[in-house]
Amino acid sequence: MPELAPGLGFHPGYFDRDAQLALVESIRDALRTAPLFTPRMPRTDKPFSVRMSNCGPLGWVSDRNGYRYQPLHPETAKSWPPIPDALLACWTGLSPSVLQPEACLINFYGGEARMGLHQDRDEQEFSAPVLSISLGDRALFRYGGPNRSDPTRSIKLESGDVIVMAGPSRLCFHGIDRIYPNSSTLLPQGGRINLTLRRVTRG
Ligand code: MD3
Ligand code: FE
Repeated sequence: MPELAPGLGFHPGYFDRDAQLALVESIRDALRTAPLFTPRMPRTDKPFSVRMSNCGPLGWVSDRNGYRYQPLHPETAKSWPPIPDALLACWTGLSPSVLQPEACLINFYGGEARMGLHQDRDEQEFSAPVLSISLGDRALFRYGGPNRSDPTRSIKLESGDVIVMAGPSRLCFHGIDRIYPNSSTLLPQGGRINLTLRRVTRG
C-alpha cells in the first residue's frame, strides 16, 4: 500500500465519481436524521469553523465541557443514523484491524473553514486505524509527527481520496490549512465533506 510516512496510507481516487455521488446521497440522507451542528471549543466556547455530524453507534462532539463520544445528537437528542455500507466496505478493504468502526464523523468545510493541527486521541483504542475520506473541494492537508513541534509536510486531498492512519502515524498531529473553493463539481453548492471512521471502544 502506498505510504506517505510509516503507517500513513494514501489512496488517491479510491472512490470514483459514481461512488462519490452515491456517498454524498447517503450522507445527505444521514444529515436529515442528524443535522450538522457547530461544535465549540472546550473552555473558550469559541465556535469551530467546520460544521459536524456523525453516523454510527457513537458520535464525536465538542462543547464547552470538552471533547467526547456520545450515542445521541447534542441538539436533537436522537441516536446517530447507521454508517453507510459503502463506508463499512471501505474500512474492511483498507483497515488492517479486525475491529469494526463505531464512529463516522462528518465534517463540512465551507470555503473559509480550517482545522488546526491536533491529534485524534479521544478514543480508548489506538490499535485500530483512523480512516478519512475526502469529498468535494480540494483541501491542503498537513501532517507531522507525534509531537506538536515535529516538522510537517503538506499534501492536497482531492474528492475520492482516502487516507489511513495506522500504527506509528495513528497519533500524528494533522490539520486542514485551507480549502480551494470551486475546485470540484461534486457538491453543487461547493465546500468539502470529510468522513472520518474510527474505532472508539476497546475490542
Ligand atoms: C493523520 N479531520 O476530524 S482527516 C478530524 O479533513 C480531522 O476533516 C481532517 O482531522 C479533515 O479529526 C483530517 C485526515 C486525518 C484524520 C486523522 C488522522 C489524518 C490523520 C490521525 C492521525 C494522523
Ligand atoms: Fe483529526
